[in-house]
Amino acid sequence: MRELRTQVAIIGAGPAGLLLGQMLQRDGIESIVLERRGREYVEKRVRAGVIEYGIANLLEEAGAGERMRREGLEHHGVELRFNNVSHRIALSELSEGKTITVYGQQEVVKDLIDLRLAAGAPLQFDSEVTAIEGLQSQRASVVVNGVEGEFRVTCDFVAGCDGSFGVANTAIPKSLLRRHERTYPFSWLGILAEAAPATDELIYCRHENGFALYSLRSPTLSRLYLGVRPDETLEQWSDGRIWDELNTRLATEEMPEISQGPIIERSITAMRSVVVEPMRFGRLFLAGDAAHIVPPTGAKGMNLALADVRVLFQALRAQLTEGDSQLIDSYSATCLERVWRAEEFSNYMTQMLHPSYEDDFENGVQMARLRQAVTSKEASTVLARNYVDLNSA
Ligand code: RFL
Ligand code: PHB
Repeated sequence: MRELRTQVAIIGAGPAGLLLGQMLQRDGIESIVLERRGREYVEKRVRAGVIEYGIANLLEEAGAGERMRREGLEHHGVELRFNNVSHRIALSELSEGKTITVYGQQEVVKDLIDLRLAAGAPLQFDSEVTAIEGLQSQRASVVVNGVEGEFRVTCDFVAGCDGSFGVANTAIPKSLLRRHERTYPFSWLGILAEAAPATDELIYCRHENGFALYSLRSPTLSRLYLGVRPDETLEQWSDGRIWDELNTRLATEEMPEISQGPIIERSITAMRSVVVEPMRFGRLFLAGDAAHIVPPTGAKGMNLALADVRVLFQALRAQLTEGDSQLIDSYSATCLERVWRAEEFSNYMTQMLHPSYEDDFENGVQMARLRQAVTSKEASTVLARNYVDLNSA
């Protein structure tokens, strides 16, 4: 079998794997990024849109923020909408001037791919990692099924940045791995539409029919979501039904209609919370969705993934350049503390905004939480700070 040698084998060319590759490359540490899908697929995958304050700075410091700063939309607030009335959470005022940047995940991914290819650093698409070996020996290796057949990469460390359906976390012995999981009784139907957004800021909406979110990508592209039952399919949702339901849920006196346009992308995503521990086993480190999933209501998934990478990069650098193992040894514990904070916030946002179709006690509690979030300065400050910059260093 063909064999390559590198310092860090990175599984997955999502935001986590690509940012790690970028940071290592800038510091002269060798790595290879292995991605099972094709380039076009990864660059077109529509997902997250909100980048936290500190994470936008991290991308910039890593040399990957130029287009994000130019084309991303800087927002100073979000709206919470319920009973068809909107309440603004003044994110910046409540967080010493911090802002969020609305910039699509696939744009972050495109920027990082361009940088890696321009630097001539190894990045192989259509290359699936099928086995991870030697994690407790002198040298680890991964077996890859690539376009030209199978090959092996031997390395000092493996970064498992392979998302929620990857292989990395299955390389941790079952006796050591703990998995904490919660599934929610709803999914999100997301659309991307060629329509000028009828809002300047994101709107998180609770309506008795279900959740709705009004987001955007540019002055001409709207990104909208509807909370739907978990067994619903795209076939059940015609364009007309989607727009009618968005209008019903999002309507206020000031904004009775939202702007419509051709729907160019649509998908349904199940909502779940997952944490696996530990995030390290021998020479393997997990980062991003490979280690944890949050429901998207808090806009935390990509931010958490990139924040893991900040910690992992520093730990690998200390080990590989100075032989200092302190940071790799504390990697899992350091990350998990922040991961659980993000899990808590995502769970709080999710449960406050998705009405129950069965449990009216739950609905009463949700309304009380929402009223508190918009009337109590303390509650809105906590919400704003968590929303804008939970993953700060
Ligand atoms: P990714 O992006 O899933 O990338 C993992 C990559 O690994 C590849 N892979 C393999 N490659 C080689 N060999 C194997 N054996 C492999 N197995 C897998 C996969 O093909 C893939 O390319 O994980 P990463 O890098 O950890 O990034 C995580 C984020 O993608 C995710 O957390 C966010 O998209 C979540 N999320 C949001 N996060 C935010 O911070 N803000 C948001 O506003 C936000 N909105 C969202 C979201 C996720 C959503 N969906 C669709 C789940 C909205 C939605 C609707
Ligand atoms: C998005 O713009 O896709 C988006 C925004 C906020 C979220 C989730 C997704 O909480």
